[in-house]
Amino acid sequence: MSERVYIGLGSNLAQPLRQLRTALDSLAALPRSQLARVSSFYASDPLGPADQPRYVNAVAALDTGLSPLELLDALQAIELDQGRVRKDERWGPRTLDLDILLFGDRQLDEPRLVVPHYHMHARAFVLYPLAEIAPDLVLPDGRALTLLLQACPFSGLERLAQASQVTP
Ligand code: A4P
Ligand code: MG
Repeated sequence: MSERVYIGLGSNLAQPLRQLRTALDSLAALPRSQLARVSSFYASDPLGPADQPRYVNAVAALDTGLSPLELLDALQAIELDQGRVRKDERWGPRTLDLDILLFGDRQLDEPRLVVPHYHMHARAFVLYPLAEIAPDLVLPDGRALTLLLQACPFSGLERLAQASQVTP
């Protein structure tokens, strides 16, 4: 069985646009999975320490037969592959961050995986790209994405003209 998963992509080091494109290629190549949609790329002001470059963010929709933990392992392998070094500083700069935002209608609270992603509800750099590829989305708790958007101003965000994908 295949489930629709939404993945948040973020980078603010080492050519972020290229990092995101490479990551999208890797997502498209995952086993038992199909990359269904990709949002535009957005430049965004950093959340967390301010002395770091702006981020580039995007959201991708993936239809996958992988289990949530199989997918998390695969995403972390892609992060490592692209030179991600985990540091102690919270919300510090990174070459690539791949977050599982939503996994079908599941609500997961496991040591390694919390879904929906715990901060997605209030982050413009997640909600606006997500709305671009899934405008009618309703979260597992019944809240409509449109409702979350009303409470989340489009600030510190800039939609980039660069094409976000080759072909999904
Ligand atoms: N983990 C639990 N749930 C999930 C999930 N749904 N998806 C665990 C992915 N991972 C999940 O993640 C730490 C652990 O979270 C993982 O080992 C996994 O088992 P991490 O990627 O190593 O750490 P992190 O990303 O530095 O921490 P955190 O708190 O997840 O940071 P966020 O929330 O991802 O924020 N500003 C802008 N403008 N754009 C950004 O993209 N990103 C961050 C990072 C800060 N500021 C930003 C942005
Ligand atoms: Mg993360």
